[in-house]
Amino acid sequence: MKSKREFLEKPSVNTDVYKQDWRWQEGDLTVTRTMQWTAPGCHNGCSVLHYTKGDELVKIEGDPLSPYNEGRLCMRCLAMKDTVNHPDRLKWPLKRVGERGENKWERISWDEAYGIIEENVRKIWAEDGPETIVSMQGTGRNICWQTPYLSYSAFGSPNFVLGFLSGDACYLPRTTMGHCFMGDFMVADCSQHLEKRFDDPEYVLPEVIMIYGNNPVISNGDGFFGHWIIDCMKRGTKLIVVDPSLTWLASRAEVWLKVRPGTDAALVLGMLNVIINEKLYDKEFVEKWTYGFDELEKRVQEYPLEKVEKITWVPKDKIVEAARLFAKAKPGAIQWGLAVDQSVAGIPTAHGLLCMAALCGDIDVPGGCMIPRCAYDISDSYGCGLWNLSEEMLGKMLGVDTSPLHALGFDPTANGDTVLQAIETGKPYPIKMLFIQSTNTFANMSADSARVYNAMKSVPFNVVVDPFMTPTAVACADVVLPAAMSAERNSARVWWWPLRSIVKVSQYYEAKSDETIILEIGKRLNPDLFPWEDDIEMMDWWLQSGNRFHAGWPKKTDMTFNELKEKVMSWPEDWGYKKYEKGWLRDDGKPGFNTNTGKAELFMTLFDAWGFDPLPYYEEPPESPVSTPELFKEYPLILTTGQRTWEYFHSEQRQVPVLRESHPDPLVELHADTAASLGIAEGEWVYVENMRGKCKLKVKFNSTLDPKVVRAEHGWWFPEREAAEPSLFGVFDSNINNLTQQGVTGPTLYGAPYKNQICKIYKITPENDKVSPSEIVTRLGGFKNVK
Ligand SMILES: Nc1nc2c(c(=O)[nH]1)N[C@H]1C(S)=C(S)[C@@H](COP(=O)(O)OP(=O)(O)OC[C@H]3O[C@@H](n4cnc5c(=O)[nH]c(N)nc54)[C@H](O)[C@@H]3O)O[C@H]1N2
Ligand SMILES: Nc1nc2c(c(=O)[nH]1)N[C@H]1C(S)=C(S)[C@@H](COP(=O)(O)OP(=O)(O)OC[C@H]3O[C@@H](n4cnc5c(=O)[nH]c(N)nc54)[C@H](O)[C@@H]3O)O[C@H]1N2
Ligand SMILES: [Mo]
Repeated sequence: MKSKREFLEKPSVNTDVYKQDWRWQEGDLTVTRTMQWTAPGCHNGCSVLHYTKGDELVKIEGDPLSPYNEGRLCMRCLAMKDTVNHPDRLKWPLKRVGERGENKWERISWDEAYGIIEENVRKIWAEDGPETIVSMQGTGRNICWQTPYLSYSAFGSPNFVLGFLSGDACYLPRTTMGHCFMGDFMVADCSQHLEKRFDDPEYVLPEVIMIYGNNPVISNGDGFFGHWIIDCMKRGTKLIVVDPSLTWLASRAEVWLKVRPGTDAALVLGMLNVIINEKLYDKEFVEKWTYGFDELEKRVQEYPLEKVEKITWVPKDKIVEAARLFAKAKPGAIQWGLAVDQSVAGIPTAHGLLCMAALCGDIDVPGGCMIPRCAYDISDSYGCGLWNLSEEMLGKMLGVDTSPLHALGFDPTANGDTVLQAIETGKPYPIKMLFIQSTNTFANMSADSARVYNAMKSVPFNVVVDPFMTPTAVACADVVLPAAMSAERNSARVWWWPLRSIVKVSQYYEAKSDETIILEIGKRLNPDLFPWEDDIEMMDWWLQSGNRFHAGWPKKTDMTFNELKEKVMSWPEDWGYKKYEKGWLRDDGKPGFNTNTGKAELFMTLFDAWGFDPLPYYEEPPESPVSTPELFKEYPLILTTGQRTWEYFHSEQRQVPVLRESHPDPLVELHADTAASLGIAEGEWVYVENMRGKCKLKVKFNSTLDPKVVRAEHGWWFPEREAAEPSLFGVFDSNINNLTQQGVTGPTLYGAPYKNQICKIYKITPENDKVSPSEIVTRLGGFKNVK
């Protein structure tokens, strides 16, 4: 494949049409080359061409000259002009005038809105202390450092959380584990960090990629563009896929391991058992660069394959086949996803996979498990501004006394489960204010949605910042601020490399960017820490600041926002593999990994010191045929939830007609035999229920699932239904998180069982459908009163 540079030298893309400038004119349309990243939500950030007329976005195309996505876009991005110009968007700030839940609002000015926020914050500071203010955000929106900076530097509170995501069970188990294991993270190397991509002479194609609990073609999760896998497959890479369902990638894999949901830690230990006992590991790497091999060797003996087969339902010869294929591949890469995090054993599953990468000598070799860092080390991520808090205030961060990992982790945050308890019990201190910026919490993010709904409603003062009116805002906001969407903000994107610009090309009524909102609130509350004139000056500061939590590679940049805007994207000059040999990873500049021992720690010394198991281990899901056999008689199906869909990013986009037409209803997938045994037809609406609650979903057959396993979508609410309670946009009617558990996590507080619950499924009849689940939750005291 030609690199983009060569394309430009001998253009096979029509550069008369696709110019190389960052901006040009085509008739009455202005074309801007930039990047699309939130709002609406996305984990990725693809290069786009924005076509605007005046300040209205009229068309979007993938940028064919960008090595990142090479012109490809997902359907949500292609529909962007409909989302950005949607008439239901919030147009100006609103103040609640009725009771919470009544959906009665008054239009106010920005100045008035900031005034209300300032008044409440100052009162809370005086009466209760800054720590009683909690800021929350959703996943991977373009706000990762912004809300934390606001929390630590304007509110003065250490309590920044991912909106009640139980067990912080998205990404953080993997990143935190990577941090403890080797001081860094790992990502499958599909050449994405190289400007010349596959043409770079240093690059080697992965022989095998193991896709673990991840469906990147749909999800493009964690800054990883899923089609990079397909680009590798086209060049000859083989796949191993671990998934209870036959995904598109699994259907093209050499080996598909159809695992019982929630048992991945055992499966990984089974593969490690084969790799160690058959001596398939890279002896030189293990000796030179890892710590604790003997202890790990001993531990894997506790996981003989017969036992692992019984736990995971994966035949043992398949486990052997996968382990051998991966260990013998030179290089092998692991592309891991959310299912790793979403069990109580999320931490040891991530640990086991890191051990596998290290044992096989795949860490940071070309085409292996690359060690990435954010472009020019720009991101302090969730830690941005922590340095502005006193030691005393830091010590008040909720969750750190149980789990020191929360303060230290790759992404330090307070723990949502602990914040929830504080709201419910007032201990260790009450919570007085929620600043909710980019999460539609109980519609989607939290488990046990009814519990979280009640808790959030009970907090005295709440602010929501969102482009749309959401169930969360209607139920509990006192002030709602309209957020600008991606095409309306000046910002930049780092989730690894390259660094990319986000350029404002349009304006929707009075909406303001998250950066501007934060700056303007910050100026009122703590002007010394918000000295910037405008969002662009603030961006300059951020771009040039580098990461305060580690020294060394990669180097900072002195680029300004306006320079980046014209450059569009920027690659590292000092990129290289085997960084542990070069002294790039450790803060002291010596070779090795950034850990106590300087090695990749199969036996983790930090965990040992903190009293957590320092080796990978298996823990059964808290509710399962094995741990709760009696309950399983009543709820005889294993429920995994939240597999991503093409049309939606979590609870977003349900109001965009072209996407909703493609996916009108919330689905539960089950084996045709299971449906037949329950007398249920495809396309029929059913109740899915367990001990905590129930919801209504539409049946779709998926006979690649085990007959005892079902998969249900998450994030459903209905913008077309009545906003006021008891309906609340029907948010509890089809909410799979009526059934999930909040606050049941691994010992480190990381990892929660979103993807391994139990349930039963039954037909909807006039008798069992008299009251809607939304009414049960909002009016009748919840499912404990009415089933
Ligand atoms: N059962 C089950 N539940 C799950 C999951 C699962 O697999 N199963 N997945 C979980 C995971 S991994 C995650 S990360 C969470 C995600 O949960 P969240 O991140 O909370 O996702 P949403 O509910 O879509 O809320 C995002 C809200 O922010 C708004 N928004 C989008 N972009 C921006 C922006 O740039 N600025 C501002 N101010 N607002 C913005 C959107 O309009 C939307 O209302 O859900 C979790 N919930
Ligand atoms: N379109 C779209 N893209 C998204 C999102 C979105 O909502 N919509 N959300 C974003 C977010 S926040 C995240 S975290 C990522 C997540 O994206 P992914 O990491 O791809 O996660 P999922 O799609 O939840 O699940 C991936 C696969 O795990 C399988 N699975 C289910 N249970 C188990 C299990 O117990 N073990 C194993 N091994 N596999 C299991 C599912 O069948 C599914 O095919 O996607 C991001 N991208
Ligand atoms: Mo996530």
